[in-house]
Amino acid sequence: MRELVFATNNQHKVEEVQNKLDGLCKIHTLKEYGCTDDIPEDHDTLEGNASQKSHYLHDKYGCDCFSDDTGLEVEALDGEPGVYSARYAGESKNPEANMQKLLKKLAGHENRRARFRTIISLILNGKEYFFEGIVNGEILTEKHGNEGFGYDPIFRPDGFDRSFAELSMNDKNKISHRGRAVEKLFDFLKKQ
Ligand code: ITT
Repeated sequence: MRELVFATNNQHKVEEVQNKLDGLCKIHTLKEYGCTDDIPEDHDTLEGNASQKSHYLHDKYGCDCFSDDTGLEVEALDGEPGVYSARYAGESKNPEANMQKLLKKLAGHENRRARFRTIISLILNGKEYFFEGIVNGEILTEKHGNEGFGYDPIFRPDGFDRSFAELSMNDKNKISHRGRAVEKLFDFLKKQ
């Protein structure tokens, strides 16, 4: 079975991706690889950051690897927080503070349309490939649910009457930005 290292420090992402790629390839985490580095992501695009994370790992270990960079893009805020989603309310990357800041900024706005966008950068045999996944929806006026992570409690995907944090991981994965990007990665790997 093919082996890939996932260049992320976010355990929630690891679980979601493992659940999707199960049976096709073995995913190794940074921890298993003995890498405890805080991998830099200082570009101003999702593509740039995703590429930076997988190149960092590939340069250091020479392994086949991939990374995911994700942003929540809110229409009424001109795409904010976007590539800055993790540190929206400060360097501590606190999801609660990030959600409260977003809810405050959106107060009074009628347009609550938003989308999650994921870019995956894969480095396989020294060549880089990109995969994108998007889910459209809206920002709720308050938090709902305890599943998932990050902004999940305040994001309702189109076609559902519940937030991402009220869906099981399986159900989120079927329609989510990351689930869709990973499906493209999956189809690509099957053909290799
Ligand atoms: P790595 O860079 O180590 O992968 P990270 O948590 O910093 O982990 P990102 O930069 O890709 O990941 O994500 C930016 C933020 O967007 C992240 O901190 C979450 O708050 C949020 N986010 C990402 N994916 C999400 C999801 O599926 N549901 C809700 N929020 C998400």
